[in-house]
Amino acid sequence: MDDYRRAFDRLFAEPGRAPHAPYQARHLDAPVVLDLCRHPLLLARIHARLGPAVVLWRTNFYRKDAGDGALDWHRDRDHWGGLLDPMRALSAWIAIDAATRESGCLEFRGSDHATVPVELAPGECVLFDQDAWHRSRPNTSAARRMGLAVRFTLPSVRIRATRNQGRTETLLLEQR
Ligand SMILES: O=C(O)CCC(=O)C(=O)O
Repeated sequence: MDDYRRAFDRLFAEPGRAPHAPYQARHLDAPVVLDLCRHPLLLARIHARLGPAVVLWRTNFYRKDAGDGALDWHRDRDHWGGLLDPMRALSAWIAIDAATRESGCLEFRGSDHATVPVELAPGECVLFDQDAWHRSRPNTSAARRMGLAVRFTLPSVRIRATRNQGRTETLLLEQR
């Protein structure tokens, strides 16, 4: 992950992008981001759950600097509205930096309403679907907490928002 992190930091430092733009849909223009999205260890787990053909339909970097605030409980299906029909998605949130309780790791709500913090070392990831309730607390550490969410769905799912800056965001990945 150290090599990826260095490459990503160079991308984010490139001038000329709107403040949020360095973090969205970078698999389209940055081969190093696509490379991580297609990492064999990741795809093996995605194919095991979704089958031999999957669609990468969205990527988002989530940056939480030291002192940054919380993201409240939500399910991704409620944010995506009618973007996917039917609503079927599997997200891989990959830790670029260490994600700890102190730095604001993702937390999931179990069926018994217990909260499960998922601490990740750089390079580890957590998989969750559109129905998983999750949040992240403020970053009370001194370090940045960056993650990359890679969103997958099935080829049979109709994707309504497929364009970002005039280009299609989706990519069909077939198991080798
Ligand atoms: O990184 C975060 O703090 C939130 C990420 C999230 O909500 C997501 O990937 O769906």
